[in-house]
Amino acid sequence: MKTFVMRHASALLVLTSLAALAGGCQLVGAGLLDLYWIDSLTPGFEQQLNELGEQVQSAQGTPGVAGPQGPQGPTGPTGPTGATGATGATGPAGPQGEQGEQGPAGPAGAPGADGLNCWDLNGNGVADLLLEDLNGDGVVDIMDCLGPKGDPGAPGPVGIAGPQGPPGPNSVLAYAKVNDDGTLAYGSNIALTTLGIGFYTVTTGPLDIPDAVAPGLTAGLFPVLATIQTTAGDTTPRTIQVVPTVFVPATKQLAMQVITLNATNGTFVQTPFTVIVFAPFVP
Ligand SMILES: [Ca+2]
Ligand SMILES: [Ca+2]
Repeated sequence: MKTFVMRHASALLVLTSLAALAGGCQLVGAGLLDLYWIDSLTPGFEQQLNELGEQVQSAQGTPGVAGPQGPQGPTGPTGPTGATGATGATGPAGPQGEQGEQGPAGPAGAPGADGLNCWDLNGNGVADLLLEDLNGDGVVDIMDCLGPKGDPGAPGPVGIAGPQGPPGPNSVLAYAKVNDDGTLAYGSNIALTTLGIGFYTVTTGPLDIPDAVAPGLTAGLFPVLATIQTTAGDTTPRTIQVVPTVFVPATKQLAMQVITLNATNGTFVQTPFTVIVFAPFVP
C-alpha cells in the first residue's frame, strides 16, 4: 500500500509538471485541469497524459476497510443558561402566628342623650300635677323626687338612763349584821342600830320604793328575815323575834325591834344577829 501511494504521488507530480510546462498555469482542480489539458495541449502531450492517467487509474485499487474509531474528544464548553421554568404551585399555609399585643383604647363615644327629670314618673317630659306632685305643694319639682331607699344608718349612741323602776317582789332593800352590844358589824342601807333595855332597834335608810307607792305601805307589809349568830362554845338555846314597828312614807325608813331570848327561860340575852329587809309586794 505504501508503495502504491508513493507511486500515485509520483504520477500526480508528473502531471503537475507537465501542466506547468504546457501553459505556465497554476495548479487547479482535477476537472478544470482535464478541460484545460484538452483545450490547450498539443495532440502528442494529450496522448501522453492520457496514458499517464490510465496508469494512475489502473494503480488505484478498491478502498480499504475503515480504520478503528478514534478516541473520544474532549468535553465541549458549557452551553448557555436555559430559560426560566414555569412558576410552581402555591404551597400549603404556614402555622398560625402568635397573638399580637392589645391595641390602644378607642376614642371616647359621643355623649348620651339627656335623661329624664327625677320627678317625671311617667317619662313624658311634662310635669303632670295630679300624678307627680307627690308632696302636694302644687308644684312639680325636685322636692317631689324620691330616690331608692337608702341603707340603714348606724346605731345611735346609748340614751340616758331612765328613772329607776319599782323594786320587784322579794328584792333586798336593806340588811345588817349587828354585834351583841348593838353596834353595826356591817350592813347596807342601815341608818341606826342600838341596844336598848331588853331589845335591839334597827332603823333602815330610805328604802328604794316608788314615791307613789310609799304612802300606801305600812310597817307590817315588809318581809323581814332575822337569824341568830351564835359564838363558838356557846350552847345556850336562843330565839329571836323581829317586829317592824314604824314605816315613815315621807322618808321611806323602816324601824324594827329585835328581841333575842333564852329559849329555856325566856329571858333577854345579848347575842349577835342579822336582819334582812325585802321589798313588799307592789301592786
Ligand atoms: Ca310627667
Ligand atoms: Ca311638689
